[in-house]
Amino acid sequence: SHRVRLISANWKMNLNHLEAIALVQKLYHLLRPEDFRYAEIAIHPPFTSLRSLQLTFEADRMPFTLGAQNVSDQLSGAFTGEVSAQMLSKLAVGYVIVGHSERRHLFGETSEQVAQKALAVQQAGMRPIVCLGESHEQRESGLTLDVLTAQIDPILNTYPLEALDTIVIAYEPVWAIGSGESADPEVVEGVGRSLRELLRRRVGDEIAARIRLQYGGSVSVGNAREFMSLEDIDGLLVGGASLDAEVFAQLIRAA
Ligand code: G2H
Repeated sequence: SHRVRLISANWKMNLNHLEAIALVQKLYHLLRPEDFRYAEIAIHPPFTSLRSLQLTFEADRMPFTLGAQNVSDQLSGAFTGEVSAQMLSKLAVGYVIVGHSERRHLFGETSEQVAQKALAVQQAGMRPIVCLGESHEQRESGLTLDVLTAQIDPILNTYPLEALDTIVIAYEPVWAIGSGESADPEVVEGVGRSLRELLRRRVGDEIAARIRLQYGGSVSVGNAREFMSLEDIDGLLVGGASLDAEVFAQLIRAA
C-alpha cells in the first residue's frame, strides 16, 4: 500500500534506562540503512528511559522514532503519578500507545478515557496508536466487530476529523497477547478489511485509506512477514519479541 509501514516495539514494564541504551545500541548495529527505509521503527520504553533514548538517538544519529506506552488524559495539575502529553512531546516522542489491553483490563481504562488520551496526544503534536481487541469469549460469541466498533467510536467522535489520518490503529486480539499464540492471518485479514470498511463509513474513503493498521499479539520472527503482507495491515506492535536486540532485528528483516 501507499501507507508508510510502522513497526513498533512495546517494551512494557521491562528494562531500566541503562539496559535500554544498551539494547538500542546493539539493535542499531544489527540493522542496515535499508531496514529503516522498509519501515519506520519506533521504540516504546517505560517513561524512565525516554530521556536516555532521546539523547542516545540524537548523539548517534539513530533513525528510530521514540514512543511512549501511556499518557494522562489531563493537561496538567494535581494528578499524582501521571505524565502529560506535553511532557512527552518535549522529549521528541512521536507516538503514544493508548488503550493497550493491559491498561483496559488491569487498570480499568474505558474507551471514553482512551479517546481523551488520544485527543491529548494529538493536541500535543504527537500521534496515538490506539489499541483495540476482543477477548476470547467475545470472539466465540460472534461479538468481535461490535466490540471493536464500541472501542473505536468514541475516538472517531472526539478526534478532530482533519487530523484523523494521523492515528494508528493496532488490532490486538486479547487472547493473542503474550500468549505465544498469534491470531490466524486469515482472521487478521478479515478484521483488517472490516475495520477499513468501518472507517470508510464513518470518516470517508480518503481518510480511511490513509489510517494505518497494525497487528499485535505474539508477533515473532516466524510470523511477522505473513501479517505484514496482508492488504490492510501496515505494521506490527511487538511486545516480547522486541526485548532482545537480535530477535527484534531478525523480525524487522523478516517482515
Ligand atoms: C501485545 C504485544 C505488544 P506480545 O500486547 O503490544 O505483546 O508481542 O508480547 O504479545
